[in-house]
Amino acid sequence: MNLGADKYGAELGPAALRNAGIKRNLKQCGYNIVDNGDITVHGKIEDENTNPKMKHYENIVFSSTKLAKSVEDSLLKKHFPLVLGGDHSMALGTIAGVSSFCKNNGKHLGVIWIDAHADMNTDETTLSGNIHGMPLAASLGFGNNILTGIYGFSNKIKSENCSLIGIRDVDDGEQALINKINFPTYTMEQVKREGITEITKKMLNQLTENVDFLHVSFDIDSIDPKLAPGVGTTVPNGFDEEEINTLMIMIAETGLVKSLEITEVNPILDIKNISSEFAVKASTFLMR
Ligand SMILES: [Mn+2]
Repeated sequence: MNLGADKYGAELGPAALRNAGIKRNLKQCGYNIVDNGDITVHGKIEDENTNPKMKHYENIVFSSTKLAKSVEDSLLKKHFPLVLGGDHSMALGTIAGVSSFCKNNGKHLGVIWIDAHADMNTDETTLSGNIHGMPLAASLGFGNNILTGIYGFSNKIKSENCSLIGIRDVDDGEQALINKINFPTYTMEQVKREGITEITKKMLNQLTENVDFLHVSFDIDSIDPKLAPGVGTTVPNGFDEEEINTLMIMIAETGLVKSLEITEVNPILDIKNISSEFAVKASTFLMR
């Protein structure tokens, strides 16, 4: 998927992550792996946009629905869905699938969104029209019902059962929504000031009170661009290696992580696949 970023490169993310040895790492952790292959995405970035405030929404909704079904099927088989992306618009599908499973199986879903950006835009606040800036808002039920209603229901998640960590580039419209709904956020500035262990403890204390199923949405642009330059939208002063690994280890220690997606790797902008290798290492800590 690259339509949500409106930029080429992220569609090569799954191949880059596979090449970085994610299967080998997870096998070493004791997993049996079923690779369902890539989900076909129709349309191209050059295609004319029928709505400049939600670019390529038709094809994004179509593939999100397929992804939702695939994720839900995987959970029904008691598997751990690991979704490799792809720009962050894919989260519309992943979270729809996870949420549907949780609703039908009496699970209380929590989401940890690791990102430099808030992904809290709607078609009314967006400056770019790129849907990869909207999936968190849409999953919460904010924005156009074309996006919020993917997979036939809304909302997918509740704000008090989510947290957003690593943010350092937030639009005014996004901040206004965060403030309005009192969305739990942990900024990169807080991480640098108070330390990752303290912040993660705080986050997990708040989050794990009411949830028994955690989905992690891991945007590689949360990592410092010096370590992971291969992303569509770099923002300086991100997580260093110790910080991201500590975050992953502490989240894993809750024992509640049941699904993960890795997003926004852009191999075209990368150097010798180091961003994917970094992402795979950090993700392995989460799944150990
Ligand atoms: Mn993102």
